[in-house]
Amino acid sequence: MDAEAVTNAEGTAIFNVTGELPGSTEIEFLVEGTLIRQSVRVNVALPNQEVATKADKPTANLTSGEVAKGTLLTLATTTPGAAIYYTTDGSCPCAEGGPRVLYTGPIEINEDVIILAAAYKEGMDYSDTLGLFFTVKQQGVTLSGMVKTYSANKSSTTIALMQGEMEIRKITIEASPVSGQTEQLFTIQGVVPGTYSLVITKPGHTSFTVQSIIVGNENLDLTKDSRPEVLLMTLRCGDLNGDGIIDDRDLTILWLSSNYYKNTAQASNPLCDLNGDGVIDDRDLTILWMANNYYRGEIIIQYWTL
Ligand SMILES: [Ca+2]
Ligand SMILES: [Ca+2]
Repeated sequence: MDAEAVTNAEGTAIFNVTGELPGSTEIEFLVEGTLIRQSVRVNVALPNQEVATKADKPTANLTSGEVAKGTLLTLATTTPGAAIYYTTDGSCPCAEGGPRVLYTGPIEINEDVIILAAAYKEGMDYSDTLGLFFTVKQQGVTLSGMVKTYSANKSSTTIALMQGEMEIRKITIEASPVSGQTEQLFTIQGVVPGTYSLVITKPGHTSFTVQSIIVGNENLDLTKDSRPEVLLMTLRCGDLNGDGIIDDRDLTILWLSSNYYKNTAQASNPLCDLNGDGVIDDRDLTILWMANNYYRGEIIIQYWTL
């Protein structure tokens, strides 16, 4: 389609073109006898039809909520030829050069995620942003148990869930605010079926290991076990040098004049405050000297015994 106009005294040329069909097109201008050439994009709309100035907001096959791990998210836009960009860090999918990703196919959801998606077509603005929030359904079961330790300079307890040499999970229990020996419940969620070891460690204590724990499809609560050493996993206390045995070498450390009868702020080794009351004295010595601690060491028990 061609149209011509002659510039008036002010240098303005006015012309009319008639669009036959709705859609987007380019109009090219040229000034005869010069090299001046320019083009502009125009949108042609039917009467009563609004001109689309931005791409249509993307649609998805899923709504926000809980999904199984590995669920596929499919995005689409009804704007022909538009690209979809998305982000997983909460940033705008409209930010060029940002962490956005061009959507090329279904997105696999394997962890809790926020997805922001927008469609874009050259010559149009970015669409409204589609926001989706997914949480992945927890797989596996809960393993719980009870540990008994001394406050030992307010140290925390570490519980590692192992498969052979491989650490599957590690949780920490903060020291009880009260001094002395306390019982603390722990839970490890999302444990998939298998055979595990539980390794419990705490500064000032020797380690406690439960081997061959068989986890199936039901939650396993070790506090319901019939064996006292399993239902309450009690760590031995007094291993000040951390060599795995409580003996005269630990006693020597506790008895050092730089430790004994000092408060923890002054002591050269504040861990000597085994009961966690802030002072190193005969109460800590009594713990180290207990028959169940002195000249004893790490505890390893078999959960599953044939
Ligand atoms: Ca020791
Ligand atoms: Ca103490």
